[in-house]
Amino acid sequence: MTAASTHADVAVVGAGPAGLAAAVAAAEAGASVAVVDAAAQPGGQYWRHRPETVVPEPDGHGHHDWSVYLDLRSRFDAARALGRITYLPGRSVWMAQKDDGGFTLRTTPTIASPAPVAPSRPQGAHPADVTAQAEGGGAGAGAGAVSARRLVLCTGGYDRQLPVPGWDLPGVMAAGGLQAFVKANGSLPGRRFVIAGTGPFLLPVAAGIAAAGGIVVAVLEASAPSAWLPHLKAAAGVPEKALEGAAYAAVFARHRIPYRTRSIVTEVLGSDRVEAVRTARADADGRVLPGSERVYEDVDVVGFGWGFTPQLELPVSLGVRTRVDADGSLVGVVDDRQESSVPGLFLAGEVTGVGGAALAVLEGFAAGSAAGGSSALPAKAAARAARHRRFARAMHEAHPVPAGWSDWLTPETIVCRCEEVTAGEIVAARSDLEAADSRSLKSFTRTGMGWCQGRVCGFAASCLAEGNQPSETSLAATARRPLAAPVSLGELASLEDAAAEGAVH
Ligand SMILES: Cc1cc2nc3c(=O)[nH]c(=O)nc-3n(C[C@H](O)[C@@H](O)[C@H](O)COP(=O)(O)OP(=O)(O)OC[C@H]3O[C@@H](n4cnc5c(N)ncnc54)[C@H](O)[C@@H]3O)c2cc1C
Repeated sequence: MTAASTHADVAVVGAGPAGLAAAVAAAEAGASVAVVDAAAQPGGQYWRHRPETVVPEPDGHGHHDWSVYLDLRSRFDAARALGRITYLPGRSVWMAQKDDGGFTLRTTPTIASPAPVAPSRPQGAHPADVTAQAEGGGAGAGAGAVSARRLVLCTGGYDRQLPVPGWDLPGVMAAGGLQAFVKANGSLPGRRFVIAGTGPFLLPVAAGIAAAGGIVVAVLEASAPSAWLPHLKAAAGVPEKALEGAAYAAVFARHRIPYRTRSIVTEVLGSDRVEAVRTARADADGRVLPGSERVYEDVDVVGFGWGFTPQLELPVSLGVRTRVDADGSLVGVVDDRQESSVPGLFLAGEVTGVGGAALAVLEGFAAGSAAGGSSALPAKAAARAARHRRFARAMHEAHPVPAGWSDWLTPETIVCRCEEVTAGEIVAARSDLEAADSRSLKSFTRTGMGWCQGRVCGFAASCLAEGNQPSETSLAATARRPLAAPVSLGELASLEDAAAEGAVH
């Protein structure tokens, strides 16, 4: 079955905090809007919630800023009811093209996405037809196309991971993946958890596990609170973050969750799955302090969180200018209206820098307003966005990926899990074959050539090839994936038919 083509003034990819705000702003500015999202219902990562078809309906429990979501959601649903927004959930954009008339998006049903189902709604949402009801061909339909004069990409990010001996054992998860599991299912993938890595995101993950009845054996933070001292002004600019931190501290105290700073997992132990972790105290560069090692027994899930990697396939494929952000991520460059170096193409949310949901919403409003032909954000909102950006920068600088993380590896540690390429093979390719970036590593070792296409190992492999600081070129080579989502051969072949009919330029 082939989904219908959709035409709109503005296309938005992603219905997370940034995408929802962009769609609402563009629609309220008078534009017709098409929103494509891989998920079955709106919310993205931050407001991921249980399926709305299941009772009791989601009430925002365990979510921050749920009232912001409800406001965006009711405006989104109101615009849908008026026919201003066409919502295409459960569909992934696998290719984007620019032509004289604007942009064309090729979409495919999302693999493993539950088919959108009939309405139920989150408390307070607009009563009209609110759920992920496909318009113009949603999940379950075949290939589809969306064309629009302007495009807003709000594709968010995914967990950044660092390898460590044993991280390929079942029971090791990404911290964001763990969080998503708990939010979407309201249950836990295990009983006893260790959460490790760096950054404030470890706190909600551990708190969510404790609230769902899990035991958090320890939270291991590689950085130290003193790393915030040079950034107190930036931190004071967003006081709500301190309040959020205090609330987590209370949860940690209530559930007696040990929070250890300057601490890392040096090895995940187990034969068929996670059984324990070896940990150590580390210096400011992440180098193990001799004699500080200990083992936490009886652990069945380890969640690693080393920040997020913006999902840049679509922006990179359209040729946007990129840069390396303070956290070492490749991000899209935008102006103060969120417009990229490609005219008519706007970026918002994590794709312009990992800065949290509140910033993503502000950027979404700015991008959607501009794409919809309205004026810029009010000065107050722009100032708020600037404060959030300063906070994000401070957070990245206070919680860096430890410079010495590669010391935790052994030559046998698998770095690319899809292709089972070890750290030893990567180092040998670097020293013997001069493989000094992710692209050369692909040719010599197959690193990043498997199912995930370098999404999991790309950052670490770039660091290993280049001596810790990955370059923009290496990261861009990892982000360059001609197909942004898995697609059938039939859908690829249909491109030729479309070209023959003159639909593709
Ligand atoms: C797994 C995970 C869990 C997270 N949980 C939290 C949390 O609990 N708390 C917190 O503060 N931060 C969390 N974050 C960080 C988070 O991303 C937020 O800061 C915030 O959600 C960013 O908003 P966004 O709109 O930029 O992106 P997102 O919320 O990530 O939304 C992006 C949307 O784009 C869609 N998308 C991506 N690519 C395509 C494509 N090719 N075609 C169609 N649709 C596409 C996705 O399905 C998604 O709905 C999490 C991140 C991840 C990766």
